[in-house]
Amino acid sequence: MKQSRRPRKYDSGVLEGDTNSPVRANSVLDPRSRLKMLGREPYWRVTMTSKMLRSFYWASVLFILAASSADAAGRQPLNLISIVTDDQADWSIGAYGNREARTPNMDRLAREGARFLNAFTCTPVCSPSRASFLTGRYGTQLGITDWITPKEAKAGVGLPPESVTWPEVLQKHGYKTALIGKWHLGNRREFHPTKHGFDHFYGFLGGGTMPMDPIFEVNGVTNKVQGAEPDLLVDDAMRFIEKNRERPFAVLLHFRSPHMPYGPVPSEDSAPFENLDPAIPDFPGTNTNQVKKWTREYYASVHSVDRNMGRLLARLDELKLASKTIILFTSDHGYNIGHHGIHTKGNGWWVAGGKTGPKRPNMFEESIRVPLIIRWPGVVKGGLELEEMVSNIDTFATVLGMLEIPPPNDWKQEGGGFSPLLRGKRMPERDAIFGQYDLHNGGLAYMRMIRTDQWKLVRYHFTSSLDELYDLRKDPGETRNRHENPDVAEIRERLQKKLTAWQHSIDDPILKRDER
Ligand SMILES: [Ca+2]
Repeated sequence: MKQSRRPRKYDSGVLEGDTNSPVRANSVLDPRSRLKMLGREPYWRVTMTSKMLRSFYWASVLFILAASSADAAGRQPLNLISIVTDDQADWSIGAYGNREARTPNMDRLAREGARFLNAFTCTPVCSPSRASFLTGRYGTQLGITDWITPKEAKAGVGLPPESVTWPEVLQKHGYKTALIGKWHLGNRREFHPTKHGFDHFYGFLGGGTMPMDPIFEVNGVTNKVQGAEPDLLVDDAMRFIEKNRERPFAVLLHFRSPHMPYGPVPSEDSAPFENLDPAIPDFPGTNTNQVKKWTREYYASVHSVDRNMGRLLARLDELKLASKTIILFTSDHGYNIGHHGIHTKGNGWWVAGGKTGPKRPNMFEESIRVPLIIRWPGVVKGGLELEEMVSNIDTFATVLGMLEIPPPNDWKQEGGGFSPLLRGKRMPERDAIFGQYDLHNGGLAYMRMIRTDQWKLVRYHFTSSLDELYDLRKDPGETRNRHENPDVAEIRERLQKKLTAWQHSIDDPILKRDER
């Protein structure tokens, strides 16, 4: 079986990048106009940080909570479960076109919910992606621009205590909140999940742990725990949910899998792939045996997550909570196993052409695309497919929009809430999404990206010869860099102008350092 580099044809029969796609580039708008256009629902740019205002806001919230835990119509607030996998590409999921992986439960969520066909991360590595997911602000605005190394964590890099996460907002609106699994936003006590809006934490603070017998923090004590990581995390999630079933809860179940090392996993997860000869990307000089081995192991790790998602979904059904709980499933960024000749993500390294080791910093589609499936009982019609471009920077506004919780007015966030799309409403078209990544661990690259439905421009600061421009319609595999092509000079300039304008809008510190 020949597998395309990335599943492109979806059930709707619409080819992504197809000129008939309803998603259109409307690139004449400057970013501020675009952001305003997205402002139908929680969107705010208030910069006031007065303590008085903050106190008044939370006092009002507490007053409302004291009055009633249900809304005016007597409805109980919906629960929320956020399931975030680590390093999981959309191409690894059946619902996104993979016929070799086994993901019946992720596929079930897609059948029962909405599947986004064009969902992206704003940074293709762990920590900044997670910071943006939780706060609606970009990594450069939070001081987190690459994955946080143990050395950096020790030196004090972490999610600033004054930043506001959406779980913190939910907590203040009466939700019982839990982070179960990966944090990777600082190890020091001031950055601990319990200082960022979580009542409960079970998992690990750093970038990872072993898939079997992991080292977890449990009730504030860090120790080795016996068992498989995804099973242990779901066990704890089920305990938390059962304990808090009578009240609104928000569980962020953030798996370590399928991050490397891919194994070991329980034999029931590896067995289906032991004899698989997986389709792999066709890239010249690929170390085929190695890439196939990784692919088998990756699918096994994905299966270990999927199987446990099945356990969780079954428990929600048993507890009759499925109809009262929104489930959001995504990953922190995408992934390459041989795609473009590289392995891993935005800081991937060459695995082809006799080269192994040197990094290939990138914003390739495989690195920035994420799966995004949202099951919203009573609102989203099962099997819905949405083609609009969305970003994980939108999560903050979207979660509050779905739960009808007003945004705090003392936190400036950058995302656009897309919950109206899920409610079946039309929204103004978004003409572009933006990305950034300052790779400084194990290499150096300072990338900024603008992506429309047709074009992707990647600007490398502090160097003049690495910039990239791809025509995603004619060249979806991103094999022909057209940056220096005079035929598209006008397009390049227009995109560059918009990219720079966006950088100014978020006060990108790199502009002060690179005046090129
Ligand atoms: Ca990751």
